[in-house]
Amino acid sequence: MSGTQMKIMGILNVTPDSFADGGRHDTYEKAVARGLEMISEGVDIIDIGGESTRPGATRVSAAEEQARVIPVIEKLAQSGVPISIDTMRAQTAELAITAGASIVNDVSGGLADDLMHETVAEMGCPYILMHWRGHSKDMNNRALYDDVVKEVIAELSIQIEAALRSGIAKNNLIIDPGLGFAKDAPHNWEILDRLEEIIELGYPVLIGASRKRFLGGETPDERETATIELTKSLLAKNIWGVRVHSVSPHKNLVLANG
Ligand code: PMM
Repeated sequence: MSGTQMKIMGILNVTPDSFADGGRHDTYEKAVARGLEMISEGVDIIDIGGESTRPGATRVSAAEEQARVIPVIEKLAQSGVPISIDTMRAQTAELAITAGASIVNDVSGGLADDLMHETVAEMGCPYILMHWRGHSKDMNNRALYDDVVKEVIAELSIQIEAALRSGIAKNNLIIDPGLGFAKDAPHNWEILDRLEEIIELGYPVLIGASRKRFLGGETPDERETATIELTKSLLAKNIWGVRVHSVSPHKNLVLANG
């Protein structure tokens, strides 16, 4: 991907707690409004998710996840801006692509749903394959590594092989080390320090660090500043994209970088 500009993937979490409000319609309206705002700020991809994957989060049903995201995808797809569906479920991925999304972002890399890889292969769309060791509820207990970078690469490689065996095209794969997923702060920093080793796998690399706890800082504002600093440092590396909450500051960095 060298020579291409780093992509800004804007996070649109369609979860009631993301938009403190009273009901689903209100959540829909606010999510669409936020999506349109991101488009006006120059977002490259809108990443729409209906299930929180924060540490400790419990799962929502497939029906609830789909009721949250599908109407928002249908609406925002009309803009023509590429949409990714952030889901671990093959069925939600399929419905989202039918509704107008064009990329599947699976934080489990295919481990949460046995049908995911073959479903993505059939749809023939790009697939973001993230490093994952288990569901959010207890993933922090799995943050045990001798050499985090080597182990993330080994585990990612197993899922890459599985994805390719299922028929996902090599040039449709994007990989993500999964910062904050079964990783403590020192693990995340070690991965960021040694990103070259992950880039050497030969796939476009997506980084999702936005406002995550390991960045430090007491307030969301402090974490936002740290997020922007990190994006600045990533511009010098050969990163395909960053998954971020705020679009403008990141897009401006990319544009200023030429
Ligand atoms: N992080 C979250 C959700 N989805 N997807 C990818 N590919 N990479 C990530 O790092 C990632 C993700 C959790 O972050 P949020 O709660 O701020 O959305």
